[in-house]
Amino acid sequence: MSEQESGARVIDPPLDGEGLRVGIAAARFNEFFVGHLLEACQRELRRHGVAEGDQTIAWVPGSFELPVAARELIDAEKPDVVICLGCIIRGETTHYDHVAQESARGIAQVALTGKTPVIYGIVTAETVEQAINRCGGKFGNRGGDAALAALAMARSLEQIRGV
Ligand code: INI
Repeated sequence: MSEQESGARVIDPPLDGEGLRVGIAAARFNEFFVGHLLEACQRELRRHGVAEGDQTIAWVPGSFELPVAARELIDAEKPDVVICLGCIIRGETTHYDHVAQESARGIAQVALTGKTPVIYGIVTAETVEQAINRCGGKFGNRGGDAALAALAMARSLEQIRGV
């Protein structure tokens, strides 16, 4: 149903990145994969008009550290949106579960306790093959998806707030 037919106020802005300031927190662990996520993320941001000079990239040791980096980027740089990129691959112990659970919980907490959208761009994979498929392989690239989600959230929140 179109906006006119329903009479509803519809918030669905175009993904225009011009003038947006973007923080990116990237986990060094599994850097080979995260590098591919970052590449696709920046490519998508660029394609939608986000200037290179409006991006700050903060590398941290692993996905567990992403929420803290996101919070600090928000405090220091006041970006319009922060994107967290990481890759967690299951090993032989329960380490995977702790890192996966806490990074997701932490990112949600930073997003919900602040006013800046924080995008979850972490690939969680049971195997290296699953990771390859989501970091530029046959199921696409979650880094590019994260960039699109960032643009959508930044622009939607602007409109919801009536900016
Ligand atoms: N960090 C990741 O980003 N991916 C992983 O797969 C991973 N595994 O499996 O251990 C991982 N661990 C490191 C963790 O994120 C922290 O950097 C570390 O525990 C220090 O706090």
